[in-house]
Amino acid sequence: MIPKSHPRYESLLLRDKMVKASQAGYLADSALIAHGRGEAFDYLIGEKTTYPAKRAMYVAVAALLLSNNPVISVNGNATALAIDEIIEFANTIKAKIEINLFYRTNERVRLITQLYKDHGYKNILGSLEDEMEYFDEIENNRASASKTGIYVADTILIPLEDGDRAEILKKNGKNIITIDLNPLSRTSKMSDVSIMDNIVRAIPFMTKIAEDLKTQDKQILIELVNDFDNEENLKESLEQIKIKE
Ligand code: PTJ
Repeated sequence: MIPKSHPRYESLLLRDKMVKASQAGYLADSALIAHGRGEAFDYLIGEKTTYPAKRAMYVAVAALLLSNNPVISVNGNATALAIDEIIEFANTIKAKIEINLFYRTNERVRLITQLYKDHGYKNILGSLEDEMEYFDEIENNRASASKTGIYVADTILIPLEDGDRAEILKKNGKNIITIDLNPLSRTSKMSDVSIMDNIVRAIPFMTKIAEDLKTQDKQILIELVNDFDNEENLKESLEQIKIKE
């Protein structure tokens, strides 16, 4: 039991979630290492949502709302940290959710599918029952996608994604949005919109943004997307990392 008075309470709570998810058997072996890398970047931005991240979130939500077939790709880490928030966001923007694991095993897919069902989300894609398709006909787990989800999606939100998977999606013409605390990662550099923020802060904030943008004229959303320069925004994101006492 972590006392609420602990100065690192929020951070320890997330660690606890990750440890429990690891014990439940649905995380990748390297999931805790990936979490630690995220923690380090979060520490350096003061564990707060920065202005460039907010700007990227508005653009990301606008792009998702403008899409014909938006999909949220979820892996072990994203599920462990923000399953309910992801479900709420998906319902708000009418996006599908697809399980998409870098280290895919049938057992992990089975456990994650069950978790989404237990949390009230019935139509999860990428499950063992789903029909999968291979990008570029490469019969490789990392190039697999649901026939009705990522395979035909126009815009995909890929939080905490590995660079190789991001590259496969980009090469296949997808508009990609990432949430990644590391602005130097290949995924951040390759994405059309990169949100340098912790997934636990970003997703609930994006749900609020969606409720607002859904009431706006379509033209405003188009302008938000067209006026955005990801490279420039990533540079500004990097400037938010402050190393001083
Ligand atoms: O469940 P799987 O099999 O798909 O595997 C998931 C991991 C995350 C292990 C896999 O995709 C992987 O190895 O990813 P990487 O290459 O470590 O990239 C994950 C990125 O997410 C890193 O740049 C981290 O800094 C970042 N990150 C970690 N925790 C968070 C985060 N970004 C936002 N919020 C976090 N809480």
